[in-house]
Amino acid sequence: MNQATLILIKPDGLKKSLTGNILTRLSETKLEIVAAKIVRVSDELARKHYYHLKDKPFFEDLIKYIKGEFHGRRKVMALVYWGESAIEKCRALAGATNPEEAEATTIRGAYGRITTSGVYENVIHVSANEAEAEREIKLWFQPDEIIVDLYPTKEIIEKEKKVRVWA
Ligand code: IDP
Ligand code: MG
Repeated sequence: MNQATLILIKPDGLKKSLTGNILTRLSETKLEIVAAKIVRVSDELARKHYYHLKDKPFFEDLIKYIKGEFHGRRKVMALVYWGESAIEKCRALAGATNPEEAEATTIRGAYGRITTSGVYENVIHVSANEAEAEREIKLWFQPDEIIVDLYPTKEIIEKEKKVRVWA
């Protein structure tokens, strides 16, 4: 069954110049990239993305981590991969959440680490299931940024919305 999954290359992955390596590993899946962009992660976006972990002791450090506060630049690379069993295939390549427990051949096993202050720098995010993928993809992308129709859309007219344009 075709599925979509959100992939984030986290700030440590970008800082360590691992983008190419990670995309090469993901290309083994033969899935299709249907959306991609570099995102400046706001506090609101970070907290919405990880809201299910808000009661964990590591939550505030996790928010700082995904916002790039430990790596000098507030950015992640966000992609949507699409195809047969996309979630399972990408999660398998990513490896276990704890990078010290992840198999050495997985992305997290090869490139992740736990810092001395206990932050799991595990390089990549992959949605865990279809419901989570839908919630996350809708959080990170607008419909027109994705080149396939994943979820129902509607058209609205937005009035008096302040936007930035080239000067
Ligand atoms: P996942 O990323 O493998 O789906 P989740 O349980 O959804 O794992 O956790 C989200 C992120 O929170 C992890 O990728 C990792 O960055 C961080 N995290 C999870 N558990 C811990 C922990 O026990 N200590 C520190 N960070 C953690
Ligand atoms: Mg998760």
